Amino acid sequence: MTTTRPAEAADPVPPDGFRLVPAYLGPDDQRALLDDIRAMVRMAPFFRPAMPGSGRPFSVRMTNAGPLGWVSDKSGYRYQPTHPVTGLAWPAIPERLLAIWADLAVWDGPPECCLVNFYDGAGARMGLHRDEDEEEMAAPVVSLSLGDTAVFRVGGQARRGPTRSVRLASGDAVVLAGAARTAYHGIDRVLTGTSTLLDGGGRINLTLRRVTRT
Ligand code: MD3
Ligand code: FE
Repeated sequence: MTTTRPAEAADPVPPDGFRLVPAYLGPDDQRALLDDIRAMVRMAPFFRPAMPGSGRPFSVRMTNAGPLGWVSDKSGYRYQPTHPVTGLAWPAIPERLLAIWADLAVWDGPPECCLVNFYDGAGARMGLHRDEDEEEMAAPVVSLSLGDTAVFRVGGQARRGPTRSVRLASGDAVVLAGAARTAYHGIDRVLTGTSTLLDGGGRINLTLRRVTRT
């Protein structure tokens, strides 16, 4: 005879390797990081990606720092060394973020990409997806949230499997390692008016990633 165990015991949600660090950054560090991001955005302005195929615009605007930046347009998703609008190289990843990666990511070597997502208001969201455009899928991803609280959704390895909702507030960090690295996830919505960090409100999420296998 066979015994069964609950699905969540075999395939927990959030998956193993999901680590939320509430209030990882205090108010002063959040403001300092925001200044770094403003300097980045002066060199690499936010652009609006489009869905591969349809060309439907994202509700989220993006920019990047580091040797490789993530972009999406009608031709597909990819990492590239230059900004899709200006044609210039992405700015360097700020030292403060390299230090955060060294603190949180168990990985030998620096991140190659800092993707910056800007959720401009209540209408901005990110559908359920997995991050799989990186060659190096064994490296963790580190995420930092600034500004308004997001309603984040995390599932497992199956698109239609169980999910849980997790709130990400300004200053929170998330480390995605192991099974969590390939989990489905998305942003259901942003709760406007929950932070005064950004002038005009909204939310910024940073993800630090390894891209190439070295
Ligand atoms: C779980 N960003 O940029 S960050 C993304 O808040 C992305 O902007 C969301 O999903 C945001 O791809 C979520 C938290 C996060 C980042 C990467 C993950 C969760 C993840 C990779 C695998 C699993
Ligand atoms: Fe993602």
